[in-house]
Amino acid sequence: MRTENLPHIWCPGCSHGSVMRALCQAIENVGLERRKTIIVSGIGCSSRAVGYLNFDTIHTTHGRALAFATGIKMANPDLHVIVLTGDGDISAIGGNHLIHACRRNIGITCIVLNNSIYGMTGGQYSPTTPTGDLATTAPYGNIDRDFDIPLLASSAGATFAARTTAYNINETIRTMEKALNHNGFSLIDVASICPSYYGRKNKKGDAVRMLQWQKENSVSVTAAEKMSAEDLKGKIITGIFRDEQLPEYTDEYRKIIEKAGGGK
Ligand SMILES: Cc1ncc(C[n+]2csc(CCOP(=O)(O)OP(=O)(O)O)c2C)c(N)n1
Ligand code: SF4
Repeated sequence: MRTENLPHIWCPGCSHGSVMRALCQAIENVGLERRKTIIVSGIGCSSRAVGYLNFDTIHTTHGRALAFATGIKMANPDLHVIVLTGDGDISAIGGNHLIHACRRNIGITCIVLNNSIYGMTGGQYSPTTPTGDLATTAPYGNIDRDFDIPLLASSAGATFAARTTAYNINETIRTMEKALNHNGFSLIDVASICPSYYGRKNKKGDAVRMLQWQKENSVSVTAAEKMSAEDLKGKIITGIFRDEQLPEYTDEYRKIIEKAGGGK
């Protein structure tokens, strides 16, 4: 931690800090070398996490974390490149970068702190705000249909796609460890809470109540397979949706460099 940058900016009860802490634990458990690990973020409350982490970090521009991360990984494939981002950052303004990073299967681990709202700018709806929910820009209810980010990522080509919750931090750490060990594009959508905007607008109660709700409404992928679409409405499906080994982009690019004469 860069303790000199504390206190952090997050509201009381925001789950971004717990997820950031889970990432630190997973990095330590996997044994990633600090000098070889770089953490990249876009813009948002979630993206502010990189400022508190004592690694080589880059706080980039809104929606562009994956573009910067791709450049870093291409320039030095031996680095562990991690992206920390929010649902707005990655699936609205950054949506195009997301699908192409997935399609390339580039070796980046992307952690989405998905609180279903634009927290930093005052609670506008995002592509993951559930249909019908309230936001400052949807005072009568959101009519957009929401993205399922792990499903979107795996359909676009990500070879590791999972969802966990801020409530179940042990599962989040275990899943992060798997994602960090994966050779290819790995994405974890962490269902997070924003008590200040999403929670208050939608009368979800305080942070404790919001985490309790996550506990009571999480269903594992295996249990979900036996449930009807009706029963799954409003539930958070957690677990690993895809874990497959396919050629990683910078490995393939290295072969192209060799074919082309390898800088001789
Ligand atoms: C190009 C550009 N457009 C818009 C903004 C304003 N902006 C800053 S953060 C943000 C949304 C962040 O939402 P999310 O990624 O979900 O993160 P959260 O704050 O909820 O953690 C927006 C729209 C910006 N900084 N730059
Ligand atoms: S506005 Fe929401 S996302 Fe931002 S720090 Fe506060 S609780 Fe967290």
